[in-house]
Amino acid sequence: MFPKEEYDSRIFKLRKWMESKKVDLSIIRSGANMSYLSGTSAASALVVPIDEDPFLIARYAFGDKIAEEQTAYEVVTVKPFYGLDKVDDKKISFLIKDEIKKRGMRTRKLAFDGNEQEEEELRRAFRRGGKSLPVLSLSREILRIRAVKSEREIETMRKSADISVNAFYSTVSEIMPGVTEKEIAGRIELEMRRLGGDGPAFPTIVCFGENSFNAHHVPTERKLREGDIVLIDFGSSYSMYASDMTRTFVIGKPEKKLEDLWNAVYESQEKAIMKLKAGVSAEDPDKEARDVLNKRGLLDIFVHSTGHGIGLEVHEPPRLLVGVKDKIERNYTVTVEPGIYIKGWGGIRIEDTLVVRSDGSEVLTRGLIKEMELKRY
Ligand SMILES: [Mn+2]
Repeated sequence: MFPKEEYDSRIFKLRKWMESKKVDLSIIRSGANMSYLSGTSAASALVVPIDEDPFLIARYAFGDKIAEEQTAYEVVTVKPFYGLDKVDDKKISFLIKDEIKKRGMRTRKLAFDGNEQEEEELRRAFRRGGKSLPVLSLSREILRIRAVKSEREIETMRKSADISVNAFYSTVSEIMPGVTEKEIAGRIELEMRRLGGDGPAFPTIVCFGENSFNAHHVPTERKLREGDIVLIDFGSSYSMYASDMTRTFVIGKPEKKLEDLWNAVYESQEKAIMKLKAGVSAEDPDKEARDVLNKRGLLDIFVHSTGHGIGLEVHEPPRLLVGVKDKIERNYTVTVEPGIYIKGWGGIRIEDTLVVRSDGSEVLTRGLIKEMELKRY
């Protein structure tokens, strides 16, 4: 959790958009966006009026206490009435409306962030004499604001990456012939928590040998053998912020084929990272990565984008992919992760999380060894 001024500055950015759209009131229900604007995702909704203090609505015993601990804003606790012969379990949208009405706030035009069902419910709650209110969608706008990270956020993401890197080093001595994918995945996740993280930001991917072909492999009982490729894609969550990194190496001496392919992916990542700086388009690093692989005849086995935004969620806009014209701005945090995949043989992916600066980028997943052969540390 950050000091209140951090959230106030985020709310300020939201309000500038509200002003430009003549929106009286924003209602945020999706977890990551609520958390971004208020510090907590434990409430049911965050209400941001254009000219009054924001407040949260949380359910009694289902998040109200957690929300109070996590946010600097007011938390209104609501409680369905549980009587002997009747339970009055009002939908949250109606409770939001009641609270807004009680405060006498203007609601000529609303903005909303949440899922379709929640939006439908909200429209019903605010219907007046058969007429529904104009409701603008807020989700894209908040994601746009979220893309540019503050220095506090970057520091938190650096810590998240450090925890992951250290979890890797605490596990590396276990990566020995005979160990299973599940054992290594479990150990890394345990270490993340032991080192102060909240746990993995996404289920840890550990692949041995030909399993590395599957970009979203789920760890199995497959035992590690001499000569196997090992691909580990992992990242912890720390203070709600994710990190994401992948390393691929071999146990024993790499064969010539692996050496050539590994070097190609390595160079592809290097070139893409060199392209990354404020002002470029989201497709530029991707084009660079593709160009390297194309020159080696490997373009058709690079079957995903070069990277993605990351922050409160593992996958945030923008995608680094040819055709995506979004401008990359200073303090965007993104992954760069080219990979190639050969069915029946395996895959190689190398990934880091970086922060974009005016003149280049800075690696957040610092200190994580990037070598073809596993050495023990
Ligand atoms: Mn990734």
